[in-house]
Amino acid sequence: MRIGIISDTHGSMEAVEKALGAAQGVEMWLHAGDCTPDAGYLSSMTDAPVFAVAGNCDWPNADVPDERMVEAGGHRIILVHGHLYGVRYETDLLKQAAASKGADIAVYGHTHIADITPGEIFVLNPGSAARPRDEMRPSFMIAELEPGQVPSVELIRMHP
Ligand SMILES: [Mn+2]
Repeated sequence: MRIGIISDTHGSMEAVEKALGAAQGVEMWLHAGDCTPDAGYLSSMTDAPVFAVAGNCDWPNADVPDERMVEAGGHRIILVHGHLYGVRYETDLLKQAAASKGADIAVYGHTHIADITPGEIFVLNPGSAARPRDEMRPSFMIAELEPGQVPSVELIRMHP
């Protein structure tokens, strides 16, 4: 299963549109927060299901949870923004939460810095599709998920 992972679009409809334009054959989208209306916009632009969580800039937001579990391609994914797990410093708390909830993949955002870290919990951050902090070009990810296989992840950099 081919899933698109995007985060920290911060109100940029253009960022959402660019990612959609660069994502071929994506069957499901995950939006890791900041801001949830952008995930709504994404949802309105694609037939694929979109799962979103709230970020720190979304607070308070009763419509979208802080955290959710998503089953996709034989994998179990914990999706969070990450600010509640201290991801600016390390992803240990997030990995512990993933393990305790039976997830093998953890997706977060918040740092605006892309992260692909394989391991017992495969940790992914697509960076920011609007305000990157790791390089000039904004980013998102496409992950191919198949049962019993290590995820194959592509970080896609877009033109600023
Ligand atoms: Mn944030």
